[in-house]
Parts: sequence; structure tokens; C-alpha cells
Amino acid sequence: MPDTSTGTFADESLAAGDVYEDIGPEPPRRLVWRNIFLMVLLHAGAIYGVFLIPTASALTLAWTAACFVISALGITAGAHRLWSHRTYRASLPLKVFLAFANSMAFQNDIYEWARDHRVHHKFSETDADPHNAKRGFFFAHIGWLLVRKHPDVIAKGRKVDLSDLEADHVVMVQRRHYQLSVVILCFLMPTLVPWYLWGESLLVGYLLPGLLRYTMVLNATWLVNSAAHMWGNRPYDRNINPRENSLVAFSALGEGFHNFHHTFPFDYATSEFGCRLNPTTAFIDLMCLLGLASERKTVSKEMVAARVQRTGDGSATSG
Ligand code: ST9
Ligand code: ZN
Ligand code: ZN
Repeated sequence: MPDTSTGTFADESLAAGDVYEDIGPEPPRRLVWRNIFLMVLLHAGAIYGVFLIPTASALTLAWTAACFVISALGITAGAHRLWSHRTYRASLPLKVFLAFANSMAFQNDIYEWARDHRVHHKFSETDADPHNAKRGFFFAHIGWLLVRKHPDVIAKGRKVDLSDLEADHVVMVQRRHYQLSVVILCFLMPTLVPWYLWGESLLVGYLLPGLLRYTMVLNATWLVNSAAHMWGNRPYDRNINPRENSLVAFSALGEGFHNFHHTFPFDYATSEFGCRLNPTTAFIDLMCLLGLASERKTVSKEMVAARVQRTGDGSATSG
């Protein structure tokens, strides 16, 4: 049974057996009305966009899908597997591409995203976890972006080592020019390309490859924090909340194997099954084939098997 009052560290950088305990009463929840207003507006625009799908040209729909995949890779292959966990090494051209793709996804700059994500791994399911899933599905999904952070997130987060990110020029340049890059890459480019190249209306360009695509990438990402921390098997570690969730893996380009990922956060594939339901792993493999990436870290089959035996919930299909 998972311990519901404490969170155990699942990060390899921490001493085995360390336990972080939640302390003190819950501070008052401080709503951020600006974010609530903008998120309601964004989702309303995205829903309106759904009704405009029949009026869009085939090229616009293909462009919307391409924008989804590129911006999603900026999160999965970029902010997550490269910059948060350093699971592989990327060449400068690949890093620049991923930084552009990351701005297209508009989920905070790489530095802030990776900082919050490292804090999430280190203090999973405690007050110091930015999207602590013990506070319910809504909080883990979107609610955490609508309220001030728990003081523990900031206090504990300040102790997390970010020196590699500070030394990474691509990360710091993207951070310096973040707002402008988002305006251009997340909103202007997706809208203007179909208008200029094949005469799509500006409204459809703004609502489909713009707002609807952005909202879909956001929700696919948030499902990893909400659904994949609540529903699914725990073949590798039954003592932590993150689960294997195939539906989330499908919508999040392979990021739904979350029990594996929290157990072995250094593995570039975030799964023992390679490219199965995992386009991000296929993308990193392709980059290696093209000489643009190298040094993929993986966990050995023996280590997975031993872990499955020791802490798994018995649902493993291999190991
Ligand atoms: C978004 C992010 O959506 C999504 C991330 C999801 C992560 C998912 C991970 C799952 C695995 C990967 C799967 C990928 C799947 C992809 C699939 C794709 C198909 N440590 O933040 P402030 C400091 S963003 C240390 O203002 P408040 C901070 O530096 C969407 N320090 O806190 C600052 O210090 P100083 C768009 C920290 O006031 C001070 O604290 N954006 C930490 O509580 C205040 O910081 C939005 O919607 C830390 N962890 O406000 C909202 N955190 O003053 C953007 C903070 O010295 N965010 N600090 O500079 C906000 O508006 C605010 O952050 C807030 C909290 C209202 C949420
Ligand atoms: Zn992670
Ligand atoms: Zn997680």
C-alpha cells in the first residue's frame, strides 16, 4: 500500500531511504484571477476552434497536426528528457530546434519548466511538489497554475541544483527572449503560415493551429501529472503513485509510462519497451542516427527485472 502521509524520493540523486514528510498545516489557497481568466478564455477559444474544423482546408489540418507534434517534442524530447533529466546529449542545432519548439509549446521557459520538474521528482506527492497529485485530479492537472505556489515548493526548490541549466547558453538565451519567442512561435507563426501560403482565413489559422493545438498540447502534458499519477499499474514500484497509463502515453508522445519513469528517471526512453507507443523515443533514436544526438542512457534489463521482483505490483509483462 502506498504511504499517503509521506512521499518517498524516487530520484537517483537522493540517498536511499530518505523520506520527506509534509509538515505544518495547509496554507490558505490564493487564487490567481488573471490565470483563471486567461485559461477560461483559452479553453473557450479552443472549443470554438473544434466547431471550425469542418471549414478548415486539409492543408490547415495537416499544419495543425505538424504544429502539435513539433511543440510536443519541445516538451518531451526537449524540456523533459534532455534538459530536466539529461538522459541524452544533443548537438547545438538539435538544441536550438528543441528550444524553438519549446517556445511554440508555451509552458514556461525551459529553465523554469526543468526546475519545477526536478522539484516534482525529488519531492513527489508532498507539499513541495508543484503539482502534488495528493491534492486531487484538478489541482494536479491545471489547478496548480491557477493558485500561488505552496511555500515548500519555493523553499525546497531553491536547494535543487540547476547549475547545468545556468551553464547552458541555449537555455539561458531562450529564457532571456522567452516572451517574444512565444508570441512569434506559439501564436503568430501557426496563424500566419496557412493564411499566407494557402489562403486560409486568419480566424481559422488563429483558432486551429493556434489556440486548439496549444490547448491540446497543454492538456496532454497535464494528463501526465494528473491521470498518470492516479490510474494504471505499478509494475516497477508499488510504493509510489505514478502509474503506467497507455492512454496518456498515446496522447503525450510516449510520456505515460510514468511508474517506469519515476523509478528510472535517467532512462532516455522513459519505458522498457523502446519505441512502442513512444514517438519521442523514435525521434531521439532518429536524431542519433543523423549524428545530432548521442549518449542515450538506458537502464539494463537485469536492473529492471530485479526491481520488478523487489518492488513491483505483480503486473509486469516482462522483467
Ligand atoms: C504549463 C507547465 O503548462 C506545464 C508543466 C507540466 C509538467 C509535466 C511533467 C510531466 C512529465 C513530462 C511529460 C511531458 C508530456 C508532454 C506531452 C505533449 C503532447 N523552485 O512562479 P512564481 C520562485 S505552463 C525554486 O511566480 P507564485 C521563483 O523563481 C502554462 N524557486 O510563484 C520566484 O522567485 P523570484 C502557461 C521557485 O507567485 C518566486 O518563487 N503558464 C520555484 O506562487 C515566485 O515564483 C501558466 O499558465 C521552484 N520550483 O505563482 C502560468 N517555483 O521572485 C505560469 C517558483 O526570486 N505560472 N520559484 O524570481 C504562474 O503564473 C505562476 O508561476 C503561478 C504561481 C501563479 C502558478
Ligand atoms: Zn521526469
Ligand atoms: Zn510525475
